[in-house]
Amino acid sequence: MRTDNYQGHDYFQMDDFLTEEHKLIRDAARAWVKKEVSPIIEEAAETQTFPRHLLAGLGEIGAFGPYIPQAYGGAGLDQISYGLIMQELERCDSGLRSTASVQSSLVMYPIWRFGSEEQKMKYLPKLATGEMVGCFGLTEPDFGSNPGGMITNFVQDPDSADHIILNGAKMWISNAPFADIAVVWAKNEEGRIHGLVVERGMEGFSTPKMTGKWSLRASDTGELIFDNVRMLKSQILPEKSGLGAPLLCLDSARYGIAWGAIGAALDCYDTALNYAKERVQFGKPIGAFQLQQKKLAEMITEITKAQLLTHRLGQLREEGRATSPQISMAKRNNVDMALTVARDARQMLGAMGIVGEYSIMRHMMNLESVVTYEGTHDIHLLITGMDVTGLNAFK
Ligand code: TGC
Ligand code: FAD
Repeated sequence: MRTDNYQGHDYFQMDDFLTEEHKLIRDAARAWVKKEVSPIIEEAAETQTFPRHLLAGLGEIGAFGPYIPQAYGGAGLDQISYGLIMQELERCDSGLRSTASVQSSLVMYPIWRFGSEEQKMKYLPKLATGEMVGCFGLTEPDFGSNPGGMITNFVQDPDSADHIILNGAKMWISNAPFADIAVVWAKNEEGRIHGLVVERGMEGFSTPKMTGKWSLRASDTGELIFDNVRMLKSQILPEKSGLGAPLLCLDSARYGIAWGAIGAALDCYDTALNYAKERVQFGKPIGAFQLQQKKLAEMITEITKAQLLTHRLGQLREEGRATSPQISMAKRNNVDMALTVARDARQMLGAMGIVGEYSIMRHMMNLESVVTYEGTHDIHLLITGMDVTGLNAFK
């Protein structure tokens, strides 16, 4: 394990846009990551296990529900703070950021936005500290990019006016194997999509772990299986229904991913830059060769462009003016950028680029999930295409 000496890169003085509070939040997240996660992340990836003892620490640095009001246990921070925390987490590992963004944007956000007061008070404070963990079930075996076709459904319990019965299955669900609750999207008898909070322990509900991933190995992924799960109607999120409800959650999570991907790219760039200054071939550091300088110059150029795009998106989101297509553009651009940076950085390390002693190969493999989940690279392109032409390629 190499010492984590990461210091950040700010080529266009983006820190000038940050408040002192922003910098404190970012630096606290960075320091926590260096102390608690960097020393163990490689082993977590090798053993395909999310280190659950990190949950309390994630809660302490405000990574769970950063923008959820303090009245519900959140940190009450702004959207830039949320982004900075996601950036620092993914600088270490996309799986670490996944755990935090699922908990914040896909579990706490829908309970906060669409839940009853009772649901908010029951779940949000415990989710904020990490005492309780959640997951988000939208994707099904036959419905990934097209979640509107989902089969999972609930019907009125014929034996009780207060109960419903849930059936179906969700797949590829981050945090599922150890989550205490799942925010699940299912159709009612009229085919309308609703969010439901399913609790571990409900009879007929199971969460088998999915193994064999070569990507996002430090994040636990599983299925959600509902076999006649009988639950109170009061577990339905009452304030919004329709596909637009989960898509609003995805807007928030995709925004966090746009920041997170910059973190992964910065870590790869940082590693390659340091290596290029130290590694000597043909009598001089490889960083002195024009071909290697081209790679580094292009990396920092693309990272800087993504930083500018994303900071502006954060401002718009804070003002409630960011559109879903703007979020799609940032998610798509930044993850693609990070993948390109990771691939170039890996080559710059030669054979050393493939070993776990350096983080690059792990980032590269992780980003293959990030480019697929929360809307694939192609889906986000089609969202932009639809926005600029007014023509819908999905229908
Ligand atoms: P469409 O007919 O266009 O829309 C249905 C309704 O939704 C509204 N809407 C939105 N609302 C809020 N935010 C958005 N971004 C929205 N986009 C659309 C829309 O206005 C409409 O409302 P209404 O009232 O008219 O009914 O829907 P469609 O079926 O054509 O699909 C559109 C499409 C393809 C863009 C969408 O379904 C999509 O984004 N697909 C990608 C699926 C996806 O991203 N899945 C992610 C699963 S979760 C996950 O990956 C977590 S990874 C977690 C981690 O580890 O970090
Ligand atoms: P498909 O939808 O089958 O797509 C296959 C290919 O076809 C893609 O390249 C896609 O871009 C392309 N394609 C599809 N439709 C079109 C079209 N109209 N035009 C052109 N090309 C098209 N989901 C959750 O609900 N919760 C989670 O917590 C979660 N976590 C995940 C964690 C990991 C590690 C991974 C890998 C996935 C996770 N997902 C989760 C699922 C993820 O959101 C889906 O994998 C993603 O939405 C794509 O769905 P799919 O894999 O079924 O691909």
